[in-house]
Amino acid sequence: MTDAVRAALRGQRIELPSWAFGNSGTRFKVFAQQGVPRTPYEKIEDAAQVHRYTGVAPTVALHIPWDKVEDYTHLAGFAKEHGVGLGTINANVFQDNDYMLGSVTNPDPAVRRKATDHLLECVEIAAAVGVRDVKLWFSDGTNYPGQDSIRARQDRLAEALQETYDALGEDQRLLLEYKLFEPAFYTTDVPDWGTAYAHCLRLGDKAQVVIDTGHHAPGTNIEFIVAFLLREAKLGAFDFNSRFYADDDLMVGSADPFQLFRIMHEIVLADALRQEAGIAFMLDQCHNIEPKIPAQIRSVMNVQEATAKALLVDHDALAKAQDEGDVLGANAVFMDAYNTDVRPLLAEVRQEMGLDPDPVTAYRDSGYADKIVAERVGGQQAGWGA
Ligand code: PSV
Ligand code: MN
Ligand code: MN
Repeated sequence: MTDAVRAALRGQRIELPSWAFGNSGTRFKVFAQQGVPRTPYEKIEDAAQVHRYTGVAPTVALHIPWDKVEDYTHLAGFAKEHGVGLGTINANVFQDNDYMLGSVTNPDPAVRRKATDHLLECVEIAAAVGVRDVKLWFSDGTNYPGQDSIRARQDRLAEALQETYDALGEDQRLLLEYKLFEPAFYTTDVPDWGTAYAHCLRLGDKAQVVIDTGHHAPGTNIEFIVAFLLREAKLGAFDFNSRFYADDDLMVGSADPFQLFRIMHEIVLADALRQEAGIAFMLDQCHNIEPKIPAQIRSVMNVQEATAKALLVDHDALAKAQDEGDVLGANAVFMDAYNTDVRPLLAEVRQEMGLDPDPVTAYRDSGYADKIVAERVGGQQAGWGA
């Protein structure tokens, strides 16, 4: 049992977002930090530090055009030299004046063309560097009743998704992310998992849903969505983060570690932790007031802790209690696992992997933070204000 748990923890993979290393903030203020990356290359250097001390975060997701470079193959080579690889390519059709009334659902066909061309560019970039996943999130929606046809916008969305899907290579995937609201406040064109699921179902096997844990109405039972999509083989990825209110993008596992445990329990039950199961576990966070590299390290550790607890659930005892209708017994088995202190186990697993058992302290003692403050002047904003 413990050997299997340790092996699963050693084999776990968590993808880092390049944008977590840049300056970020709210719409009220971006607090610039010292030593932040000035280029996509420097974001990769920082991400490599997170992998160096955790050993389970070997890929970096890119956001285009925030991470636009002349030569993506060169960037991929640079990443490799730093012990990491490029991950999911995220499209960005939410930061251009032309997209005020929407990107792929805009009433103007010329704007829709421009947006879809960007999605196709992302598929091309992914193909050029051998990346499997292209992740799409649309800020599209309306603010006022009557502003546009809800139904026509679904048609336009379907058309753009189809064109993008048709451009995918054999081994590529289109990952569709939903979000309840913001920046649109009346309707959002992909507001929930049901909408994302229905579009992905029509598109085919290479289209799957992304669950961003910050994108639901308060109180939504996210593990239900996880269980449902897993059962339908339509769960492609997570964007992990924590929230107290809306899309707060705080460190995963900081607001509600129990929810994260419940989510990871569904993953373990479905045997979907294995990389071959094809679920991409990504972070989508910004660190507005805390230092970014240690925050990413902490986030990876939080996911590991929730995973370790989920792996410790006694499935035989749980199934027995469930079969017998033993409500309290089943809940007790579940809570026993959640209440286990898995930090010593994870420290051992790290040692088995040749790592320092305490990644946060090891990073702090490395002197890297001082080095980047001294070397980098004029770090860039991650790309957006929220
Ligand atoms: C939108 O809120 C989102 O979650 C999407 O994943 C974007 O790509 C990302 O945030 C940008 O931070
Ligand atoms: Mn997201
Ligand atoms: Mn978000």
